[in-house]
Amino acid sequence: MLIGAGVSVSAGIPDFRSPQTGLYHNLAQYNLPYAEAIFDLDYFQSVDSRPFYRLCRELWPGQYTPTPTHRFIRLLHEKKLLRRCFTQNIDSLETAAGLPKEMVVAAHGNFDSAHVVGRDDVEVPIEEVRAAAMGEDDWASLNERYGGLCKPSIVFFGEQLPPRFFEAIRTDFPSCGLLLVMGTSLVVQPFASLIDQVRPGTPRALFNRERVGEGGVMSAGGFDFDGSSDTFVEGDCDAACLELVRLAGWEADFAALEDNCGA
Ligand code: CNA
Repeated sequence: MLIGAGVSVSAGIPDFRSPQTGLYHNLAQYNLPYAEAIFDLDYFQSVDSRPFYRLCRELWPGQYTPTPTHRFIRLLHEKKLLRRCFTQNIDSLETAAGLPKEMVVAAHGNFDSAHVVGRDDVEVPIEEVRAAAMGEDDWASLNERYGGLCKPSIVFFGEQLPPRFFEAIRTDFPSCGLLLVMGTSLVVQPFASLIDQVRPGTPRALFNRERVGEGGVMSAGGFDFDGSSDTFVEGDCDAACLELVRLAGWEADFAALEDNCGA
């Protein structure tokens, strides 16, 4: 299972790239020169750390409730049908829905841990970072205490993805029998290329508001929705997941799930 920001939209967290509602469309309030600057390491270190720190406050886990899609993923795990959930999301709603941490690969990091920028070996207790983000402490004192800019371990443009991401590709993809992809524009690499890590002929299904991830004439890989093994289900992933629950006859099990039970 591969997921992106679209699966958390109904929780109230905007995605990046949806026209009108996406974060990139609404960044005026952050006073950024260009949208991606909010996750740009050079901009954060050398120009202005405040936009990202503000986003930390808005996204800090505990303020949002998992969506039906997150619960569906948890149910796949309970049914022993889930190999792994690779997520681009930093909101930790997968574990909030009760998916055990070992079932999640947070490709772009999350708010579980923090470090000093440029010194990955200097761990900063996440509770202290949370206090700074939520205004109970201030970032300047935190940064002074640890001798550098502190940030949750969220992967910025220009930073390495966590080693676990690459390890899990090796262990999980050779045994994948069906790849579900939900709520992602599939433009951020290397995550976007994961769709091509399955064995040739493995069925893949994209559940998204828009058709994405198709290989161009000149490029190898990508979805081929006109071929035999790829399927595109257009629309909201929550509605699609609820329909899958209904088709599988899992309504009672789905209703019985409680958030956080497996965390
Ligand atoms: P994106 O580029 O914003 O794309 C989102 C995709 O989801 C688009 O194709 C939308 O059409 C689609 N979409 C939106 N709502 C729905 C819905 N309800 N049902 C189905 N499809 C929907 O986001 P990606 O995840 O592809 O981009 C990767 C970035 C986004 C990662 O680096 C994340 O860290 C980052 N991000 C994460 C969050 C989060 O943690 N919730 C929020 C915003 C951005």
